[in-house]
Amino acid sequence: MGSPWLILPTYNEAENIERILRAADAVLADAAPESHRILVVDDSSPDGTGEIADALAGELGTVEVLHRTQRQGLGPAYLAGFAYALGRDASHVMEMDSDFSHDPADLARLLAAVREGADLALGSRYVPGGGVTDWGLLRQFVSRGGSWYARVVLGLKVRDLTGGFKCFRREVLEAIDLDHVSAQGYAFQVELTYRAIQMGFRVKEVPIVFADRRVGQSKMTRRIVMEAALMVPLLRLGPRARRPAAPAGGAPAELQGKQSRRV
Ligand SMILES: Nc1nc2c(ncn2[C@@H]2O[C@H](COP(=O)(O)OP(=O)(O)OP(=O)(O)O)[C@@H](O)[C@H]2O)c(=O)[nH]1
Ligand SMILES: [Mg+2]
Repeated sequence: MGSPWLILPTYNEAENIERILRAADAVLADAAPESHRILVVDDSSPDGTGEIADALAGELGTVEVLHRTQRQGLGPAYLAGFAYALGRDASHVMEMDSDFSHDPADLARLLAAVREGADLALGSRYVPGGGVTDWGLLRQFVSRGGSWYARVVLGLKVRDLTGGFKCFRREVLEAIDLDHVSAQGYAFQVELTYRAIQMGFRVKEVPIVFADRRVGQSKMTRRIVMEAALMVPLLRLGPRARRPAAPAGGAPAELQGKQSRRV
């Protein structure tokens, strides 16, 4: 059976961590009444986020904290979290930002999409019903432009490739060669989705509304944007990954809303 695991990466989220943990815990208790786990992956935040998370772990019983000694970026934090969850009883592994840009209530919809047949559900701003609030024109342009660029270069149909609100079926992460996922920022999100589609897993976009963080500081840097710009063509040029065996239940297809197609 196994449990859904939510991985929450944090760096200086002291103002958000308690509220986000309580909110996510309540949603998952409802969506997965049998059991769920939440793993905070903190890179020794100087603002004490890790200690606050430890206190919550003691109180809630569903929360664990992985303390890493160095700040290494979002990608490595997620990879450490995936390894931790896969080494335990994860049936599903979810990603979410810890700054309330992603609404914890949507965790239930992502999990439902996978339970209903997708292998990977993506919280998507750029499908009907999805959107972004509070963003200035420049930020919208960078985000939409980034997804468009990755979509064209990689030849995918997915509308929102750079988002970090996802639910993977365990088997997807087991099949992807995580040791060779090297990207750190947005490119990390693009890379995981690309590899899943390459391997024939079914990807479904679930509309979400993304809100700008209210408190705490953004960690987006020019370097992260540049990394994505360079990594995307490299992914395209890289070796084509293949899945060892076909999934149960027929040919794999990439689901795009109601449409589906063979990839
Ligand atoms: N463990 C860890 N978490 C990180 C690191 N960088 C960012 N995060 C977390 O990853 C999530 C997304 O980072 P944000 O700072 O919100 O970056 P962003 O969403 O690209 O930028 P904004 O839209 O401006 O918020 C947040 O929960 C961060 O705390 C890191 O190096 N290590
Ligand atoms: Mg954010």
